[in-house]
Amino acid sequence: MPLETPARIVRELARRGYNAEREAVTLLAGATDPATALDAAVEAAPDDALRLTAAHARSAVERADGATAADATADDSPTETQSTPTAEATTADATSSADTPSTSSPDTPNEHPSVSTPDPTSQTETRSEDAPVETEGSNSSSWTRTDATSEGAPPDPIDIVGDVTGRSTGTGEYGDFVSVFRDRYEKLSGQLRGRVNHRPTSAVADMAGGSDVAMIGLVNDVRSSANGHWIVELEDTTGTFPCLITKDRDIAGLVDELLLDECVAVEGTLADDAGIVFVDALHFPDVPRTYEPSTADRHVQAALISDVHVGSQEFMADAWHRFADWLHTDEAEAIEYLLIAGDMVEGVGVYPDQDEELDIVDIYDQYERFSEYLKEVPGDLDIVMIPGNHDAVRLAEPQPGFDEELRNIMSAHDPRIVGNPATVTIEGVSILMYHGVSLDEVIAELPEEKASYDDPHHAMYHLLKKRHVAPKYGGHMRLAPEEQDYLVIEDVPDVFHTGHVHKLGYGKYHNVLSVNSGCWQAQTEFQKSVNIDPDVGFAPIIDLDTLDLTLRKFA
Ligand code: D5M
Ligand code: FE
Ligand code: ZN
Repeated sequence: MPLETPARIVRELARRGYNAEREAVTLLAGATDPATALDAAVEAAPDDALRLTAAHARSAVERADGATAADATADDSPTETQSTPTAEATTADATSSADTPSTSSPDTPNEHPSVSTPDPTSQTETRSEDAPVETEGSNSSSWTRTDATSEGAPPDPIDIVGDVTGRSTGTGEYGDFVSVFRDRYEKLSGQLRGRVNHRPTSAVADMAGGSDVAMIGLVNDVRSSANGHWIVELEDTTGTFPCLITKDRDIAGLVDELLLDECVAVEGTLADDAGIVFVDALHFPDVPRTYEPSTADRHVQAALISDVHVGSQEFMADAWHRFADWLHTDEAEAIEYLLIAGDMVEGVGVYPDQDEELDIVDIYDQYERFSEYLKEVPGDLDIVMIPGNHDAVRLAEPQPGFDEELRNIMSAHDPRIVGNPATVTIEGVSILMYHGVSLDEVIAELPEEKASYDDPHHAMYHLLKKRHVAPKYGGHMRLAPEEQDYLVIEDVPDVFHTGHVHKLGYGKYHNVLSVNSGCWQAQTEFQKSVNIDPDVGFAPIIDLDTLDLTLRKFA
C-alpha cells in the first residue's frame, strides 16, 4: 500500500506488530521510498522490540535512501510527509458544552476554563526529554515498567495513588460493608470536623432541649413531612438522628441534591423534647473555593479520552485513525500523555441484546483489536488507562486494573494500567480518573437544572462537592466492599476526568478542571431508544502548565 502519510505508516507498522515513536514515523514518511525504508527499519529492529525507535528508522532511511539514490533520477526529491489530517480545533461554544455560570451548579461555580485554539507559536518548543523530579512517598500500584532505555533514565513523571489494584481485600461479607462505610465516615467526617463542633448522634438525644447542636453523618433517609418540610436522617457510628429542614429556608434548596450515603454536617437547635434537630446550616465536605491547583513547570499537554468501545459495530474507526494520525503532527508535539478513562472495548453481555451490535464477539479479540488501534498513536506517548463498566474486570467499584492476560495483550504500548478510580499525578498535576457510572445516578436523582446529560460536568461538580466519586450505593452503582473506601476523594485533585455518559462537558468547580470526555462510539440502538445523542470523536487537550483546555474534533 502507498505509505504517503504518517497514519498509513503507523498502520502498516501496527499490522506488523510494531508501535513506533513519533520521530521514527516522521523519518520513514520523509524517506524517498517510505515502503523500502519501512521494510529496512522492521528488519533492523531487534526481534524482541515492540517499539520502533527513531534510531532504527534513521539508519533504515539512510540505507534505503542510499540504495535509491544510486539509481534515482534527479527529480526524485524526498516526498513531504504532510497531508495534514483534519483536526478541528474549536474554541468550544461556551453556551453549550462549556460551563456557564448558573445557579444550577453546586455553589454556583463561576469560572470558565479558558478554552482556546492552540497558539501556533507555543508549539515550536522542542520536546524535553528531562522529566521533572517526582515527589517521593507514593504507594505506587503494582505495575512495573520495563523500559528498554532504562539506563540513566529520567525519574518517572507519573505517580499513582488511591488505586485498589493488587490491594483488594474484600470477601463480600457483611463485615466488609461495615468496614467500608465506617472508613467513608472516618474520612469524610474528618474533612468536616474542623468546620463544626459536632456531637455523636447517641449523645444528642441526652442533651437539653433547645441546645445548639451540630452533627456529622451519612445520609440514611430523606423524606418529606405531612406539611412539606424535609426530614433528613443522619447516621454515624453511634446511631441515627432525625434533622428537620423547613421548606421556607434557603437550605431547603439543597435537599434535592442530597444522595443517600453521602456525608454531611448540620448545625441547628435541638427540639424541646430532644427528638429532632431544627437545621440552620448544612455543610458538604466540598472543595475550598480558594483551591489553587498545581501546574507543570514546562509546556506539556495531555489528551483526555474515554469510551473507545472497540468491538462495537458503532466504534468510529475513521475518527480514531484521524486522531491517531493528528497525534503524529507538529500540532500535537507537546502532547506527551494520553489518558483513557474506561470502556476500552465494548465487552460482552454488558446490556441485554448487546450481542446484536457486536462487531467482535470474543472479549480477548476485542482487546487484541484495541491494542492494534493503540499502536497507531505515537509510541513515545505515556498512556494511562482505567477500566470502565464494559471492560473485563469486576463491575463493582473500585475496579482493579486489568489482569496479567489483558496487560499482555496491550503490552505493545506499555500503558500504565491502573484501577477505577485512581489519582494520577503527571508532572505535578494530580488528575483524578474515574469512569463515571455514578454520573447516571447523579443525573437521575438530581433535578435537570443541577445535573443533566447535556452538562455532565455539572454532575461531576456534585461528586467533588460530596468528595466521593460514587456516594449512593445501589441503583446503577455496585460497591465492592473493601476495608477502606477507595471512592472517597481524599485530596482535592487539580483535574477530574470522567467518561461513561458519552457526552462532552467541561468546566471548573472551585478551580478544579472537570472534563467528561465523550466517546468513540456512534449512537447505539439503546441510546437511540432513550434519546442519548453521544458526542463522538472529541479529544479535549489540557495544557498541564496552565490547565487551559483545547478541544479537538475528529468525527
Ligand atoms: O454507557 C453509555 C451511557 O448510556 C451511560 O449513560 C449509560 C447509558 N446506557 C447505555 N446502554 C444502556 C442500557 N442498556 N441500560 C441502561 N443504560 C444504558 P456505557 O457504559 O458506555 O454503556
Ligand atoms: Fe462507555
Ligand atoms: Zn461506561
